[in-house]
Amino acid sequence: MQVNSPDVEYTDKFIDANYKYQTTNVTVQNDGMYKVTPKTTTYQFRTQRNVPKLGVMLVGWGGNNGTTFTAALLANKHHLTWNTKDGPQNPNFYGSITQASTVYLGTGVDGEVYIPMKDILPMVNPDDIVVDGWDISSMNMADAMERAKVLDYNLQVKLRPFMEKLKPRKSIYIPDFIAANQSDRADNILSGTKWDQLTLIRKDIIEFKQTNNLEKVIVLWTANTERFADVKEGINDTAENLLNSIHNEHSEVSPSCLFAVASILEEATFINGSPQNTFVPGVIQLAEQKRVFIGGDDFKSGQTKIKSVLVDFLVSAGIKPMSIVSYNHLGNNDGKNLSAPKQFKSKEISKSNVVDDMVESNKILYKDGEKPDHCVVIKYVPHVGDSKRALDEYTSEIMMGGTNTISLHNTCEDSLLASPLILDLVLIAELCDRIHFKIQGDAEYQRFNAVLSILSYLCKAPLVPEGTPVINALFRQRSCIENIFRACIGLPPINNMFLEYKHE
Ligand code: NAI
Ligand code: DG6
Repeated sequence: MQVNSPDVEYTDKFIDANYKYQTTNVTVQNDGMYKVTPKTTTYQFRTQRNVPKLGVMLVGWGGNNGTTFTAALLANKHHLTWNTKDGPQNPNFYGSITQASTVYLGTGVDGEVYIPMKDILPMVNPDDIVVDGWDISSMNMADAMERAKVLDYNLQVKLRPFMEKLKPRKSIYIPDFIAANQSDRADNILSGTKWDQLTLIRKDIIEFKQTNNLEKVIVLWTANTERFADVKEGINDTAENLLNSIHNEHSEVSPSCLFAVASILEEATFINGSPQNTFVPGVIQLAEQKRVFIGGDDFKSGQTKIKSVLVDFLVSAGIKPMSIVSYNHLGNNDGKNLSAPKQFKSKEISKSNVVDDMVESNKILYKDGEKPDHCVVIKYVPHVGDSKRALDEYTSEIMMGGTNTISLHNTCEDSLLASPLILDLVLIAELCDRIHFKIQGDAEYQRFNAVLSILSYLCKAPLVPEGTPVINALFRQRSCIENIFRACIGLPPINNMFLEYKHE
């Protein structure tokens, strides 16, 4: 695909595009009138065309997501097919927006033209990703895949020769941060002080990069949900204080925080797939200082994705959600860990704040500070394994005091929804590292802010740079990705107006 425009130039190294970014400034005058001023800013985008050799290191590699993600990469790469009771099955990346979704490109003679999202800009091919990682459990990846009980047995048999060679590296285990019920799998742990362990994780990243001749490494936390760490002045509020606290063995420095710091110091993008507050202010400041990307928090896989569509629909339809009750039960190790109150609390917070922007957008329905009741329940039921049940009830007020109740029941393998998100997170984060832009006339190109908010679509509790609006509505988040990619090739945002078809 190549764009034919005087504003776009393809060289061996780069795609250069001029792009008119249109925004609207609004001020409120003394008489309450809105003064609205359209503004156009010309940007120059420069995207590096060569994709690097990419390595991904997963923290929690031996867990359900870690094993399923690795298995999916290997099955796709080696074209493994397997038999199920319904017949032969081929591998795919369903659930990944980059690999299995398309984007509208424009209109051709036969109507609308859609292309795979992965073809808009040069992206790393998943077949070329080298995977490694850490786990507090020493089980090799074949046995860990069996323990996870996610994939069909026949696929597991085909994957075993590839997976059994892979063994997680020793990790940082601080029992205070995850549920006590996890202690029986913690047989692969680093010793030494927090600073020693940080240094060892940094060495792992360096060794992985060198051994595999990698140009870039991304580290992603898909380990157990931790409790929230206390954010305290002098402890983790600045980069300097945080590094001192690691030196001083402070109890509020969590394993995920140590991994984030190690990654940032090794210039490896760090993504948090779990809900805890890994990104304390000191981590964010360190990432900004070192200009290393961070992104998170908490994969947005099923129930929350639906929530961020449904509430957007209701509120934008002028219907007023009054109560949202979300119930889950699941029987995998994630569910076991979340059965402990402090770890559940982290997940409850992340699952509860996902409708705020939609509610706040409609002052006709909601007065200042008013919110729907929002209740989140998670129960551990071992028998159902990775097959999570999610039940939701949305009760809304409709015209003339009427009531509209929507009830949903969703059953699916949790890790088969989360693993494609891991792929998208690393591929999009990697691509962002090759995009530079400047306002026309500026001398220097710049990178995206270290806090990579473009990943919001994939996260329940999007981390955004300070002062940036948090967008939870799913299709707004998706159009952010699509339209930024289009900007990189000099195409206007998708406006869905189709004026060309509205003439007489
Ligand atoms: P899991 O419990 O199967 O895997 C977590 C792995 O992390 C385990 O193998 C455990 O031994 C390991 N671990 C724990 N602490 C560690 C540490 N400090 N260092 C290295 N390894 C450590 O859980 P699963 O299902 O893979 O989920 C992983 C995380 O992703 C959880 O926090 C979960 O809440 C989050 N998540 C999962 C979603 C899903 O749909 N599966 C969606 C959203 C978030
Ligand atoms: C129980 O809620 C387990 C959790 O890890 C969730 O499965 C996970 O956070 C996915 O949540 P959601 O709301 O995106 O389906």
